[in-house]
Amino acid sequence: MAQSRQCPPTEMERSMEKIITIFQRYSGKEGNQATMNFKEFENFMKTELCSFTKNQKDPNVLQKMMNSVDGGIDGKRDQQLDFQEFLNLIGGMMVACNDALAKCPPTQKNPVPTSPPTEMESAMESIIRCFQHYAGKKGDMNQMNYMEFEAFMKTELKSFTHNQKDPNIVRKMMESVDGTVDGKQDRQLNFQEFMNMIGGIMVGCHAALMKHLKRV
Ligand SMILES: [Ca+2]
Ligand SMILES: [Ca+2]
Repeated sequence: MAQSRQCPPTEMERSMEKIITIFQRYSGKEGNQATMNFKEFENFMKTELCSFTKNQKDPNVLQKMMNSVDGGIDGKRDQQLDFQEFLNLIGGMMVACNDALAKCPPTQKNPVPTSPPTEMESAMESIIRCFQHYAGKKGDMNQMNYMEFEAFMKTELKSFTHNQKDPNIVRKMMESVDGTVDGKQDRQLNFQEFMNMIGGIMVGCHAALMKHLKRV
């Protein structure tokens, strides 16, 4: 996403970039720059997701959350979260938020927040709202069909789709995640499948950034 581009980034692109930057800000504090150790993760959760963290009664919740994804990608339960493991965790929280919002009557969809959202919270919320906006255009309000997905990709991720030479890239991307969560290859993406796709793009961007940082 950091490549040269003619048009200003969309809100979706800015939100994805922001999540990468925030991860980088905390993972880069000590040790391995590309992974978060527990201290870095705790710092991230207490600062960026404080409204979630302060409502938890279990004093070990952060350690448990970290354990729930540690090793899920790299197979190593080394108390280090790589970016994709981190995204699995954040994605899980976003799926819960999306479900809660989808169940909530429309009049309550904009609850007055008690404190202003952090940068991370705004980024997560804007990705959820973007999904709901496109998924809600036709048919099942909680699923993106191919037309909705194509409209999303061509509008919100245009700097990505613009650079692709394969004219079938959008269809192939949809097929690559369709059914990975609900088991149904029905040309409908639910939010979690959508997040797997977005996460894949973000992991690619993060890897490119790490490579770039190693060179400078
Ligand atoms: Ca680190
Ligand atoms: Ca739909």
